[in-house]
Order: sequence, then structure tokens, then C-alpha cells
Amino acid sequence: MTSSQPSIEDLAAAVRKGDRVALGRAITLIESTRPQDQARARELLKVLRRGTGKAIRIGISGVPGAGKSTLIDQFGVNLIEAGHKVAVLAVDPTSSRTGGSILGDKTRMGRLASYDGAFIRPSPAGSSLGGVTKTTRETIAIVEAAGFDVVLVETVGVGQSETAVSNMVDVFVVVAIPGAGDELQGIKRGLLELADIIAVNKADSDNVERANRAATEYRTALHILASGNTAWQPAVLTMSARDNTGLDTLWEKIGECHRALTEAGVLDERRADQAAAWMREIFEQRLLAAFKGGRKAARQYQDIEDQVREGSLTAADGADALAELLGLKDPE
Ligand SMILES: Nc1nc2c(ncn2[C@@H]2O[C@H](COP(=O)(O)OP(=O)(O)OP(=O)(O)O)[C@@H](O)[C@H]2O)c(=O)[nH]1
Ligand SMILES: [Mg+2]
Repeated sequence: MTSSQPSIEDLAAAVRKGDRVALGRAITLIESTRPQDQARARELLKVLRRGTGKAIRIGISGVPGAGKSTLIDQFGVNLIEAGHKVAVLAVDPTSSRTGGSILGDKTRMGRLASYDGAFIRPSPAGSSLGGVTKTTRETIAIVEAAGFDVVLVETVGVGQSETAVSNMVDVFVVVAIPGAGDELQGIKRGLLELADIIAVNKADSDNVERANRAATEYRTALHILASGNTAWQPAVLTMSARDNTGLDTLWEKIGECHRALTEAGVLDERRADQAAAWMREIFEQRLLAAFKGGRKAARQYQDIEDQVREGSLTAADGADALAELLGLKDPE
């Protein structure tokens, strides 16, 4: 071990004290793909385990430009002024966006960033899935251990990112905007199904009427969807992140949702399901990596995959062939 590398115990202790440098270091370790760093990262997570799980974890999703970052900036400032410590895991616009006005822009959280009680971590460059990475989950644990009691995860509502984020938070907020005509076009059905709260943003200036109309339509749509969740019926509200109106209601609704899920035992269930799903994901990745790591196995894997692509082998038979290569027997 070199002198520039603190022991895991020292690093953990510094993280627990809320030391910024240590926090940054810990997350860098988590994000590193070097095997020796990964081993240390795992050790660190184990040491810090007891301090995790205490924050309220909130996902913030929505179409590009809906105002997620503007919301998080203002909302974060409000929460800090109310005595909270707020960690934000955000999309890095310079890495996840191409072209457009956003490129080269800051994360739009300049005000929040200047507060002592805030910690903002943009996702590492090149990360996929709307800025969510496979390390976001561990990063949540680290900031919780450092004493942040509100964790906000921003993701652009594209592809699978919202599903990934909904699988790591307690409360999932969708930021919507009033559109012209069919309001629901601005939001995908899949996203609607994940939402615990829909916040129609930009309800300001001459937009208020349209925002109210959009909110009504979302309420109707949610009613039709009638989620299977009996503990919490999704709430719809209007707000203006720019003017800081409606954000107190948003916080109230988040609290109500969190309490309802907690009291019904759904929150524990959610977190347990999330942990189990996470294990499965890691295991599958490991399995695949082990397979593809060996050259001969990689060739055989590719060969079988090609046959499945061509249609000369069914997917199920292909999976069988792979299992056989690994020496796995059919389950009893
Ligand atoms: N009028 C009005 N404009 C807003 C409001 N919130 C955000 N905006 C504007 O909408 C634009 C996009 O805001 P962002 O906060 O960057 O949106 P975002 O959802 O984070 O965007 P991406 O990260 O690119 O997906 C900016 O020009 C904001 O100034 C609001 O409440 N009212
Ligand atoms: Mg943003």
C-alpha cells in the first residue's frame, strides 16, 4: 500500500465525519474499474454498511428540459434552509448530452453547490442510461453514511434509466411540463406507471392555465392506470421551480408518500426487493464476465450467440448450450 492511499478504516471514518475530500475519494474508488480498487470499494461499503439506509431517497425524472436540475437546485436550497443535508447524484450534461444549448452548461445547480450542506456529484463521463451508472446505488450508500438525509437522483427520462433509478429510490418523482394539445404525449406511459408523484413544472407566467389542465389530465390518466399499489395513490401537483412555488407541497407529498409506504411495510419491501434484484444483476454480470473472460469460452459463446441470431438455434436451446459449457445441470 502506498502512503497516498489511506486505509479503508481511515477512509470510512473520514466519510462518516462528512469529510468532503474523503467523500469524493470514496466515490471515485466506487467508480473505478481497476480490480484492486473494486476490492477496496467493496471493503469500504462493508465497513460503512451500518450507517446506510437512513436517508430518504428520491428519484427525479422527466423529459429533457422539463426543469429537473432547476427544481433540484431550488428544492435543495429550501431543504438545506430547513436543516437537511442534501446529496445530489446528477446527470453530467457535458457527458450525457450531445449538442444543443445544454452542452458546456453547468449542472444548473450553481446555487445549491455553494451551500455547505449540499453535495453534488455528476455521473462520470461516458456513463449510459441517462446518467445513471451501475455505481449510483453504491454512491447512495456512501453519501448516506456521510450523514446526508436527503438523496436526490436526477435522470433524464430516456430508455431504461427511469426504471433503473426507480429501482434504487424510495419515492419516484416525474417532472412533467404542460404541452400543447395532448398533454400525455410529453410523458411515456411507462414513466407514468413508475411515478409516485407527478409534478407539472413551469406553472408560471401565462403557463398556469395549461399546467392546471395538464395536471387534471394526469390525474385522469393515473386513475385509469389505477396502480396496484394500495399503500399510495400517485399524487399530481403543479409548481414552478423557477419561481419557487409549489415546492413546499412537493416536499409534503414526498413525506406523505414515504410515511404511507413505511407504515404499510411497503418501503422495507421495496428496499428488500431492490437489494435482491441488485444481487441478481451483479451475479449475472459476473457470470457473463467469467464466461467472456476466457478466450475459448468467449469464442464458444459468440458461436452460440451467432446461431441464435441466425435462427438456427432457439434462444432456449442456446441458453441450454451455454449452461452445458459451464457444466451446469438442468435444475431438478
Ligand atoms: N418558466 C419556467 N422555466 C423553467 C422552470 N424550470 C426550468 N425552466 C427552464 O427550463 C430549461 C431547462 O431546465 P433544466 O433545469 O436544465 O431542465 P432539465 O430537466 O434538468 O434538463 P436536462 O438535464 O437537459 O434533461 C431552462 O431554460 C430553465 O431555465 C420553471 O419553473 N419555469
Ligand atoms: Mg438537468
